[in-house]
Amino acid sequence: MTRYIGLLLLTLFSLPVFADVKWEGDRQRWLAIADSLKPTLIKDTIRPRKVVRAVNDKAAYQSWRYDSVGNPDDLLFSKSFKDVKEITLDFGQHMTGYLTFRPKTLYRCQDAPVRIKFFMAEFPSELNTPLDPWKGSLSRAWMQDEVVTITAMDEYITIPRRQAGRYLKMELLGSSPDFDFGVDDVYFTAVTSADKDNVEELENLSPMMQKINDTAVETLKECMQTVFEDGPKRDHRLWSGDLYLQSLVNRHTFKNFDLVKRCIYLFAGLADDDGIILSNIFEDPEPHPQYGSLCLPYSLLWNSTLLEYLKDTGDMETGEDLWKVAKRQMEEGLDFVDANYLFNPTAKPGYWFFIDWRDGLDLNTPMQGSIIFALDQTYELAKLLGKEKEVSEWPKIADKMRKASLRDLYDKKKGYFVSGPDKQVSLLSQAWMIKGDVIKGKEARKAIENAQIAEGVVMPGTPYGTHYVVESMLKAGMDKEAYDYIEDYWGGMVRKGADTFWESYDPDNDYISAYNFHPLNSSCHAWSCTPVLFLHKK
Ligand code: RAM
Repeated sequence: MTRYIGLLLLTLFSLPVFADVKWEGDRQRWLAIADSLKPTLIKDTIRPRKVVRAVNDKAAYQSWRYDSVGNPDDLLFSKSFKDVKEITLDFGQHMTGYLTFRPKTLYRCQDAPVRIKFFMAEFPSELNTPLDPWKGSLSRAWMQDEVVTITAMDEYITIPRRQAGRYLKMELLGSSPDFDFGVDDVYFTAVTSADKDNVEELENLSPMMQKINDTAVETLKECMQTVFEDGPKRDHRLWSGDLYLQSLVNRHTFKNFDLVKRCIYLFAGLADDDGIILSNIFEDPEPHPQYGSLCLPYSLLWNSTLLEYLKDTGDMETGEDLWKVAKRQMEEGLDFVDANYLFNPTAKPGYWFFIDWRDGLDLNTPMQGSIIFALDQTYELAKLLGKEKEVSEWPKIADKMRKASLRDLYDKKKGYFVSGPDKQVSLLSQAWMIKGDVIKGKEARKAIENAQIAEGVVMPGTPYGTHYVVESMLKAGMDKEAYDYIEDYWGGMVRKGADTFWESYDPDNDYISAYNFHPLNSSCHAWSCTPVLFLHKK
């Protein structure tokens, strides 16, 4: 009988709710609020510090490192560029912004165009791995090699494309025999909406943890532009899952809550016709979503971002304004819960489920946790706004999902959760079950420990997934292990030369890439900035 009522309730909650989306009239107002919060960017001029030479070194990250060979004044600015021909400059730090240079006539006058290739890169192998024939699964045009044809000398030229990186390779592609020229200045105008003055220093950290914290803060700073971008080299856009983690770190660092509000409103104003928050948004020429990109865990995390924003700011007006959007996301999420209170990935067409980029990761159990967590969080949001009567069934559904998880996804003998038809063991299954409070305390600890030593355990392949694993370890009371993991994982990137934290990282495979070609990886990726959060909680 109880089961029958459960099924009935679930069916009611699963009814298509398209007709309920009544906020068409709000869209323009929401986008106007977002627009009014667009920040003015802070600018900084940075000049190259060194001239460097690439060294192929098997011990270096992705087999390439740079050695200093001198300074730009001696080796570039005072020379004929026809003699220099090719040079690599190191700016000494990761930068996001615009490159400017000045070609200068040295002998006679320009009688033909000059052509120079400017190739900006975040990490050494990006400049030293042949790009063509192109193997990447995303566009070749993400690579930052720009050919400039110069028709007028002795004036500053700025490359219009916004770029991100630390190293710049300049290569002469064409010049005239009848005149000579040099490049007597190169600088970068770095931009960010992050105000470093708001960042409070952490005390009593070990030198490595301090370095990890600083690198993470730098990573977030670089990604804070007119929205919270995922990565300033690639993809230059606002993703909901990334925003959730960025907003949590922003709380402890730059405290730019207006930027969080702007991003929350952009997502709401650009939800699809059924009211679903799309996974990502572009700003230019006008804000628009990636149409049709329905990523359930990311729509649900938008609710968490809203909840955390309300906790940070007490801005209940925004909460009131957007409650119906949050409710709609949760209703959609419940459509993916079957009669047995388990996640069903095929419940609706057109969706993808992102938990981590690790190849072969089974998503069933992590997604079960993601929906339970969203139920808890959205209910908390409802309570904060005095709306809990509207959704009084949600805590019951969450509990039924917890019971179903223990019944069908938990291997009692082994003491860990498994996922999918092949009963895959992954750390991310444990992490999301713990995030959804399916198990707690000692049992949670055991699940992580047992999974860690299970044969063939699937590890996360990105700092995004690793974030949730560390968070679950802390929740399970494994403080020492969690901080050791941070030191080992994020510290591993520092030891391999990171100025900012990377999109993908596997301590055992420097060439890991979600796009079939490691130079395409973003090496300043916002979702990797979360050690700050854990270090603040310490
Ligand atoms: C990539 C980006 C982004 C992430 C999505 C799922 O394209 O790295 O950060 O959120 O994947």
